[in-house]
Amino acid sequence: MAPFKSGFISILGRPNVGKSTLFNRFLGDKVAIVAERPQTTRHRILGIKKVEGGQLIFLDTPGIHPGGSELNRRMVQTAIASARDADVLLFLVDATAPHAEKDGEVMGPIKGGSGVPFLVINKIDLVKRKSLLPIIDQYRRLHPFKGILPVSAVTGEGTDVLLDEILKVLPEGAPYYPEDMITDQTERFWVCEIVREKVIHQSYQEIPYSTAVTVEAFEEHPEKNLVIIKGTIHVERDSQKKILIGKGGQKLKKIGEAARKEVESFMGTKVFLELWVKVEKNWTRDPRALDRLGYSSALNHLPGGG
Ligand SMILES: Nc1nc2c(ncn2[C@@H]2O[C@H](COP(=O)(O)OP(=O)(O)OP(=O)(O)O)[C@@H](O)[C@H]2O)c(=O)[nH]1
Ligand SMILES: [Mg+2]
Repeated sequence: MAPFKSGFISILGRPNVGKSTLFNRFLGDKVAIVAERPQTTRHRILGIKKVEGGQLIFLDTPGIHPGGSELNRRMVQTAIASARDADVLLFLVDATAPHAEKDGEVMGPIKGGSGVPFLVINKIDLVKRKSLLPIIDQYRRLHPFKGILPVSAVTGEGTDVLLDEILKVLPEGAPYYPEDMITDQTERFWVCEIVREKVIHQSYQEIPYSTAVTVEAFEEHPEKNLVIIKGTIHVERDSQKKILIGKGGQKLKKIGEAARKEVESFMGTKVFLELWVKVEKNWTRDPRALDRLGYSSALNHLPGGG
């Protein structure tokens, strides 16, 4: 019998290239939130995939980008830390917007990491086949990748081939996590993320970047098949609060409804979701506010150090 394999696979790249979509595709479930806009993922999200003869631990990471705020800096630090001890490094790029120079600028963690590096060209469902060759040619100069694989995280094309390539290079070893575990994130954290996703989907300009979500109460009432959740949407300015609440509270209601429906279908219970909007002035630049809102930079390391 072939020996059991297990290891960490870090998914890295610039914002919006489809890291979280690919991560969810591998897990067959929506573990990470996704949005059309860049800088959606802010934490290291861990997802565990069981395959015959192996356990693959995927790490979704924030997009690596320049950016002025302390939040931006912590996001990038988080991504870099997730690359440090990973066995496999997937560097994702967007086939619809290839930009080898820009991608090259954020490849530090790939070049400095000890994991086996693959280049993954994503969103191939949106481009013509023949445009892939020049992209491959352009990127292969950036780094001695173990392989260059075109995929579509949305349709799934190419992802099985990628999975096989990952398994080939994954080290032998016992599983790191219990067999039935899918993620290390709490339900509470996941609810915060879903609410934040709905805010991103239903707002524009700078609001997505200025929003954080916390959950203050999470009360389970199994006898009533009900969960009561109380959360807060934090924004940076009074004007943003006004926009998010909307005329007669309509906007906030829409956000709350969309989030509640998704949480209900995930938890299989009725959910009562109460949301408040609060101004936390300039929290994206304030280290203490960032810690309080769940963006402390120490949260994101692999088990056993890192
Ligand atoms: N057509 C198509 N769209 C994709 C594909 N992968 C991702 N997208 C879309 O690209 C957008 C960004 O996807 P995300 O998965 O949130 O990207 P990300 O790299 O995690 O972004 P950040 O977390 O902001 O760094 C979303 O609108 C996705 O639906 C793909 O293979 N094909
Ligand atoms: Mg993401």
